[in-house]
Amino acid sequence: MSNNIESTLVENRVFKPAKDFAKKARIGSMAQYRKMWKESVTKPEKFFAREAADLTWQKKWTKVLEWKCPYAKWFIGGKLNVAENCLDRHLGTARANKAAIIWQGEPMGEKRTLTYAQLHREVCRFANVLKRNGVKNGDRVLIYMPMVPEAAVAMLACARIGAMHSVVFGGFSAESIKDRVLDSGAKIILTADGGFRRGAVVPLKKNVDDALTLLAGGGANPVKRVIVFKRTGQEVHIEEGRDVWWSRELEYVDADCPPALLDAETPLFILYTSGSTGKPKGILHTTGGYLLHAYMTCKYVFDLRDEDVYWCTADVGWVTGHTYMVYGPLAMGATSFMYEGAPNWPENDRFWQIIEENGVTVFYTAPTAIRAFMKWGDSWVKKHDLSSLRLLGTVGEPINPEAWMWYHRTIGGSRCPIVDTWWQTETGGHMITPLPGATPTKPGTATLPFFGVDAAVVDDAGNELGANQGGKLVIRKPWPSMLRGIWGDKARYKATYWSEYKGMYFAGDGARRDKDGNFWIVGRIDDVLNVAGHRLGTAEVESALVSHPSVAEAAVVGKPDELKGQAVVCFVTVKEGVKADRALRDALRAHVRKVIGPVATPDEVRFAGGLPKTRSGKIMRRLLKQIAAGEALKGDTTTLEDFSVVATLAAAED
Ligand code: 7RM
Repeated sequence: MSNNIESTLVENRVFKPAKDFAKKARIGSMAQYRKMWKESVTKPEKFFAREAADLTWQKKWTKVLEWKCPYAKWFIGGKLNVAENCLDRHLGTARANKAAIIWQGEPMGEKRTLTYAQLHREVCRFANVLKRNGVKNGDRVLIYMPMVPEAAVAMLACARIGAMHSVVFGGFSAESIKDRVLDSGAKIILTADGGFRRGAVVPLKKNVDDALTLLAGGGANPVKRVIVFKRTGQEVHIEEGRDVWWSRELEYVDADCPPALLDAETPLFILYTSGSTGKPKGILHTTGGYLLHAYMTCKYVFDLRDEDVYWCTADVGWVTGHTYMVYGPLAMGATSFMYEGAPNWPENDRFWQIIEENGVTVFYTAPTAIRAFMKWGDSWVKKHDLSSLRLLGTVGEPINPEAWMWYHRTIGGSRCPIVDTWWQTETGGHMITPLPGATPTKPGTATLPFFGVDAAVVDDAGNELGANQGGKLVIRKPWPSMLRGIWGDKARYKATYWSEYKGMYFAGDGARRDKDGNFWIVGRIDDVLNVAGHRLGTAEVESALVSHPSVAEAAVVGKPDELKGQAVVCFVTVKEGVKADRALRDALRAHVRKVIGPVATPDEVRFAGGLPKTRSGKIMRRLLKQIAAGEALKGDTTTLEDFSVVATLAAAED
């Protein structure tokens, strides 16, 4: 991020929680935070047993934690149902007729509200649709939906009957759907004809059709049924015997569907995320611990209240949409706002217009969005009354101090605390974050660990580092919502997260702690890119590139980008006789979009005579990063096999 003097000054400013905010907050002082945090890591069983009493259990656990590193089990013997916790338990209270989800479509004027009673009914009915279509406890259900309430209905319906969902982001391609079907073994897909995005229609059903054609071509297609929600009304192909309409299916069922009695360690969902090698990993989360952490972080970090209108702008296809649009807020009985489309449709002030119109009080978004808003200018914000806001949040990548300050002043009116929340798909929920009524914040730091989180910055040998020394971020104890594994790949789970250091979870991020103990997250230190808050593996993009017939070799690196955080830069060598020209460059961009999806579109494709390799044949990514960023080459190049390729690389331009 920026290293100029201004940002250094900004970084050192401390923002203490306002007195009136602290007075009302659940955690209102650092002393209270410290006391609770200490108990949470020294006596986790006692601490989490007390917190878990807030949830509805069908049967109480007999043991809070069993830890056989790297395998954790929480609330052993306990039985509960996530959908029951998110819905049924609010029905006997004043929340029954309160808005659970307020939704707005991208086309202006489209609005729906589902009360808790209505959402409960929809979930029960759709759970019966799933049962009717043969879905059973333990089955995998692939969800490829636009941002409509039915996406949440589908997830909760799976949870209600003990099926696992695997939500695939609408910005992923047919090939990505195919890979996820094969890996998860999903036998049913829930989708829609399309969704609206920036005034255009995203052809969701068409992508599903293409994925199923690819699967049939490969000879292994576990998908027996596709249920299609009508969102846009566009014409779609309906395959007789396989595809059915969502609304039609609902005609056959009633709303009677008792929540399944599920063990606390029952798998809840699989969510695919990129790693540094190979294909995306199916991160597995389970019922009790995940729900507790989702609930607790909404309670203590967002400090959600019955009066709040809470808006998380993440797509339901990412973990943030799972934990902080659906499970956490609904478990709290809060009102969760959901918006279908782009922030700049029809104009750049759509978000501010939504906040004003709906009286949004708590707003959670990503630094990449904040930087875009900054660029569009303050006048879009000034057109609207944002005085309803009381708390702001950010997630997805490190936030640069300038963006933090702009968010604080221009959106938060210098009145709202900001919670900069560091966490991952694997962690299930917030790990390092301020508590808004207690933690003094500084622009750019995610501050301190949440309850139960024993985070540290260590050197390569695993020793904890002192103040302001850069190292690797690790977690030294199990926490309730930690991933329970990688679907179908036990060895990879251990190798990826628990092999760098003995007995510690390795997050893949670099960080340092300042003298007050605040964590400053630097970003990924492995080959994972963070493009506009979306996680992408360089290996994924590389394998997409080399699957093109003209490409011999490819190496992909990130380059600093003012708006997106990182841009995708591809170095490509072509096969004998292939002309490396503009047409091929465009073809490769389109190819990556087709293989992975629009989220992975390369920003630059640079043709090179060769890639810099060590004598053992490893691509020297460090050099490529420097070249991509236009920096002078520094560091050791003595292991480089052939220095002359560096000259061809530096000359290669997009
Ligand atoms: C929630 C989510 C995880 C990676 C993580 C970091 C980066 C996320 C922050 C952050 C600095 C933050 N899940 N990251 N939040 N870096 N400050 N507040 O983003 O699995 O998609 O990505 O995102 O590098 O490892 S994720």
